[in-house]
Amino acid sequence: PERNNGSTTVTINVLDVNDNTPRFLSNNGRYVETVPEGIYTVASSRLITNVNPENGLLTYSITGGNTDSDFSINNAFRINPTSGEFSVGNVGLDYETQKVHYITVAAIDSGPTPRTGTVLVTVNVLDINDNNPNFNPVNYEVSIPESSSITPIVTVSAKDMDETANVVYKLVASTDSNDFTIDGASGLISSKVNALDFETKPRYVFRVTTTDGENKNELSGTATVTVNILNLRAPVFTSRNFDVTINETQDLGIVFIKVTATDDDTSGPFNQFEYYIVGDGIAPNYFEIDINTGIVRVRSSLSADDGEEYTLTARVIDNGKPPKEDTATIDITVNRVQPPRFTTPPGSEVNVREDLDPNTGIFTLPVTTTGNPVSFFLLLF
Ligand SMILES: [Ca+2]
Ligand SMILES: [Ca+2]
Ligand SMILES: [Ca+2]
Ligand SMILES: [Ca+2]
Repeated sequence: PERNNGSTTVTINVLDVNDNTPRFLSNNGRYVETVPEGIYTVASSRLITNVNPENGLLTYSITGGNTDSDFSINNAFRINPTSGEFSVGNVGLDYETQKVHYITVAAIDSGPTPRTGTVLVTVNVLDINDNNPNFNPVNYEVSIPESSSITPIVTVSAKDMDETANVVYKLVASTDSNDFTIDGASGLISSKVNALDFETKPRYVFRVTTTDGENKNELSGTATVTVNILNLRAPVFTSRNFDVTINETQDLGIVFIKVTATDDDTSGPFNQFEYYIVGDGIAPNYFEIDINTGIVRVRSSLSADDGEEYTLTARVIDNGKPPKEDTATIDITVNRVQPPRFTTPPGSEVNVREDLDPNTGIFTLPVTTTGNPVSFFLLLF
């Protein structure tokens, strides 16, 4: 058989197929980082390294998770596209806003058909003491009666957003705060024994602070407490209604009724009060009340009017700030003067014995009057 020898050259062009996806150098496909809150520089960043640079340069990018849960912190992290250096962004982290971030980092190779590898970076944020123990509210104002015993006044409250906070309340030392104590844990402020005496001091203003119990970088907040010792009780008339009857001829300036009130406050000026007449109609034209005693008098002759009933509204007001008060009515009935009238019928006859001694009474003539003195005269015909 004829042998034919020949040769051919077969050139096999091996196309470089990009069949290796960049893989991150991590234990099980993820990174876990722990970073304190606040702003950190690149020096505190971590480098994410790829293990398979086969297809040339890699380009890194963040593809997920780079906003916080309510989008108040966008781009919390950044990555250097060429070095893969992963770091906290300019905004920094805030433990109180978001405690854990889940970031997806991608690496894209430079193959003809680029392949992308991804990795999940879990960033746990560490709490630091960056919040003051702030009072809410920052002003407390209470009004209390005076008291000689220990009296709870008000509970102040501060909030510290830090997880490590241990809020402790303290009074800022001053003349005013010296009459009070505070429970460091609860914020309850109480008066000391014999502290709340209006005559000594009707109003206290003092400050309260908190500390957050941190050894380093201790932060504090301040509130103001105002304590007013106040008028608690109104004066009260001893009756809702006072009734009195007087004669038209009642002399001016003579006492005909005295109204009274009491005030159960334990000290002046809150238990001191004054009387006034504030109504009704024309009645105050004829009557007046003594501001201190409640004595009522006629101030203008009742003969100028023909009223038979007058109603006054009396008012009692204490010296508190603000004052408290009460009212009562005084009903005054006026007896108008009537001519005296004999009740014995005219033309009545009387039999008289002839032997009566001189100056012996014979009969009595009854007369109705309005209470005024009556004089009798014999008219001889
Ligand atoms: Ca914070
Ligand atoms: Ca914090
Ligand atoms: Ca704090
Ligand atoms: Ca009072």
